[in-house]
Amino acid sequence: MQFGRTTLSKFVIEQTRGQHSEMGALLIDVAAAVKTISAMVGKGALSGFSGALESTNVQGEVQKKLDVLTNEAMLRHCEWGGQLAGMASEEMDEPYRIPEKYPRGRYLLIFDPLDGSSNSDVNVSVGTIFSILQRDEAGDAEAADYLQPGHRQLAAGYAIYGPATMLVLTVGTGTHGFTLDRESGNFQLTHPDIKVPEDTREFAINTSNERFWEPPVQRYVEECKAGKTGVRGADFNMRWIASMVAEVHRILMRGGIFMYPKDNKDPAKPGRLRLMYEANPMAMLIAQAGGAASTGRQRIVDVAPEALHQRVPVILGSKNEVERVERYHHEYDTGADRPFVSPLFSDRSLFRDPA
Ligand code: AFP
Repeated sequence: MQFGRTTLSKFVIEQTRGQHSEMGALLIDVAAAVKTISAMVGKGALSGFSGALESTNVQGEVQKKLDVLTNEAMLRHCEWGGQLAGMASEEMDEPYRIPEKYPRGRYLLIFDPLDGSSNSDVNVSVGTIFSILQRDEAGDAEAADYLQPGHRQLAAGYAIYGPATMLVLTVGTGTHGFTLDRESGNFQLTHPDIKVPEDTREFAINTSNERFWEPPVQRYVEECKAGKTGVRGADFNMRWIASMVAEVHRILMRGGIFMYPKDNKDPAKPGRLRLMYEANPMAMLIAQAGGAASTGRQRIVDVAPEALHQRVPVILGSKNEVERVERYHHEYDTGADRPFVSPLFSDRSLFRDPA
């Protein structure tokens, strides 16, 4: 037992005192949900919760039992306190209405209850991602209330269920990491004011999609792979866990760049990741830690959402690398990255065959 450490409850009460004290109470409920989920996920195959269901979610993805149970855990822990106008989740087609028996508040809680759930059967880290927005006044949220750009988030965070369970949180005053002490049941502040290094030599992307990427992303990855022999003049490492929470956590701890860019695999989908409950909260956490998060063409948090479950390209992490990828997009869009062709040898060349 470690006395004197700051617990998550103490931290959020202090940080949200005054105008957003009700949000502080909500965050404590989110932490309670996360502890329940941590216990569920931590049992592994012993829980009897592994495996898929017959159902699919709104994305058309097969739901796992754990997707549904963790969604329930978030709803039950957070619906009662009177802080919420409504909740929305990856696992529900429509926003969740707060039951009549509970009071309504003005906050909106949007979450992915178990991101990376296809990894849970192979005992790889998974996580819960959440974002908090607000509407003008207390009452039942309308669908349109949720469609706010990420720069209006009041708080964002994720829990990572790995060898240790951690909760990483921002309420707009930096990004802070708390580790679950399984003996006391408290989240303790272990990583105050996390900073993402501005430079990195580590990139994360699913290269099996390479042929579907746009040229600026192909260019960036090609240059990283060329290492010392290429224009970057340095060797890079590649990582891919296929669990966004684990990738973002690594980047917060030691830097790096994570990309799930736009591709043309399925023209109906401008990316794989979801704006409201994956990209926006991660973008806020990364920005509060001094990193950057972009679609390649604009800040993620400036994307105006049109639908709750919309997808978005994601490029986030160490600032200088994200800015480089943005520059490559700009050069591609403006034609500035085309190889230089001397006018002496082009169509209008002096040496052109006049015939
Ligand atoms: P699941 O929650 O279905 O496992 O998806 C995880 C995820 O949304 C994100 O956490 C990963 O970065 C990404 O998908 C992995 O995608 P690939 O399967 O294309 O590698």
